[in-house]
Amino acid sequence: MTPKNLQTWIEEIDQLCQPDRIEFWHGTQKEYDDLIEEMVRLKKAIRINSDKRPRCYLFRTDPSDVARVEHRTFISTTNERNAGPTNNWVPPSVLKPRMLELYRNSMKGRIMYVIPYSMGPIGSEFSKIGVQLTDSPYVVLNMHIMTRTGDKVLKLLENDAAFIKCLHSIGYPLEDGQEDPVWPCAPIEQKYISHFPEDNMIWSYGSGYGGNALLGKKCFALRIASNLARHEGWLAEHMLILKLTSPDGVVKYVTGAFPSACGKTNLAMINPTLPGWKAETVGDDIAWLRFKSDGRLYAINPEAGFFGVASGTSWKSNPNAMHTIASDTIFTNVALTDEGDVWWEGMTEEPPKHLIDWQGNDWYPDSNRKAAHPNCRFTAYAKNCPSIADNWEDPEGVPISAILFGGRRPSTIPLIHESFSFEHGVFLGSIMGSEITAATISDDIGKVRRDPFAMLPFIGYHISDYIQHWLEIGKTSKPELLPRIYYVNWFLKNSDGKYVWPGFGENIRVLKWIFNRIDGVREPNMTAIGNVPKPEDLDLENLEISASDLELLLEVNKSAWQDEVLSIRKYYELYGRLLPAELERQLENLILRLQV
Ligand code: OXD
Ligand code: MN
Repeated sequence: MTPKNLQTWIEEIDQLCQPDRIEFWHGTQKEYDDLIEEMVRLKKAIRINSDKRPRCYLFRTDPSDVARVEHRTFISTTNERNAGPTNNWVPPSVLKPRMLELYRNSMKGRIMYVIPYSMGPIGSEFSKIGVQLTDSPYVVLNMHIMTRTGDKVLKLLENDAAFIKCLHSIGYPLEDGQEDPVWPCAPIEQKYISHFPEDNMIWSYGSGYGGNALLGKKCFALRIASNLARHEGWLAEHMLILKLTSPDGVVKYVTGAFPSACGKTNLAMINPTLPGWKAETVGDDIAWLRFKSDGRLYAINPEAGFFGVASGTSWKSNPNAMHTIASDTIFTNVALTDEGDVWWEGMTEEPPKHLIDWQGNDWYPDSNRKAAHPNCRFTAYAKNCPSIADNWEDPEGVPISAILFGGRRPSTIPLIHESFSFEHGVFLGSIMGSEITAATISDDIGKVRRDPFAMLPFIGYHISDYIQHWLEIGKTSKPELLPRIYYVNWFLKNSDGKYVWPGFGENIRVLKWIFNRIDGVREPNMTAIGNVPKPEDLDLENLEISASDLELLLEVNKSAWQDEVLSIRKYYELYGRLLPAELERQLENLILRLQV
């Protein structure tokens, strides 16, 4: 039985969007298999050679629909103040009528699917329910992997329980007899990814891709959830969750927030190089965190799958991801080999002699363009990851001992430093970011793009309120029970322009130091910016690293930090009068410490 509140909403959207028919998604494997086969029959998906990769499929999108569209993403609150300076804002009174016009008849000629889904393990007190209405079969298939869907979720909505209303249309109605393109979507100026936190509602129009369309992910689990978390006293964060076991069997959990292109998925699936250490994956992208009655902060991964960037993923960089995508995976915008398998830049050292590129054209190594789109993706079940922790779906969550922040900084930030306090840790979260490189077309090469908490595009409200919320949350438990906060930087370069830290599986050496710090086993070097390891406390056994590189890794260069302070000051202007006083205090203290 469909709950009444859901039924009423479905009828309203049916009237508005005029789909040919409505189908409920029950969440079975058979539905998934039938729908994906239908996509193959309609030539909207390509079956990957099943001798190479069983039950895997390739989708190719329209070249205009390949990534999240941040400039078309809106936080629609009555007052502009509540969206803050980091979000695009249009008031609901303007945005709703504009979008209703677009939605009118937008599903003509299509099926509207009703997908009840849970973010978080079904029945966990952490979990939240959404229902997505969509006219995109690709979205249905991806939501089936990325979230827990179907009847078991619908059951939780009995008695008209509340849910997040997620409306999605690709914005490409079909007239009778009109041919359907392989990847229908609306032009960019008609794409809208809109969030209405006052109504707990998401309206997405015009795009079928990733975070624009799989509404459980960034839209719900970060932007809307960050609003819920603020009011309900928890945290919705863009963080991986990692389970670490030391050689003597002690288990600790850490979360980590990193801007894109900093190896977050690689760290979530790390293969430690130090003997006896074990690392297991709990989550690769999003963590929902809340304090429990024992005063500790617990995390769940609200997702059930990985929507990972395929580019750069290889047996060398991330063998666990390669195993995960060996079967039962949807690939988007990757290249196709002559054997009918997938390929992307970075998967092998040498590219194949011939490929079909992500747009369906012949490609040769001298073609002078990428064979796969740089943002090509795999959608795979978390349960298929060999490093997944056996308790990754624990409805109680896992207790977090440390939070890592990071960024891509060729200079200034040492390999690892520990905050002096939770508040100092929040300051570190606020200033994290990556240096702008030649990979981005920009006049700002060499400057730092700040991405606080790796949440810049995902905080669903005013950034000052978000920082203040972090500070308040820290006051709800005893300081000794709070997770320790660390800032890591795997990307330091020496004067030859070479990376000095090997990264990947070797990052366990840094995690080991953190492990020991939490247990109070090692005294650090106290510096102006935070606690840094003494060189002898970093386990460098069997690692070739020169004395000068080691010095660079652990160095706090005061003059570079004087410049950093100026850059932070400039960045804080964004907050205007609403800069949280604690951030100002932390910056002042840093300035004073640098003078000593
Ligand atoms: C993602 C992102 O897709 O952060 O996870 O963009
Ligand atoms: Mn992400």
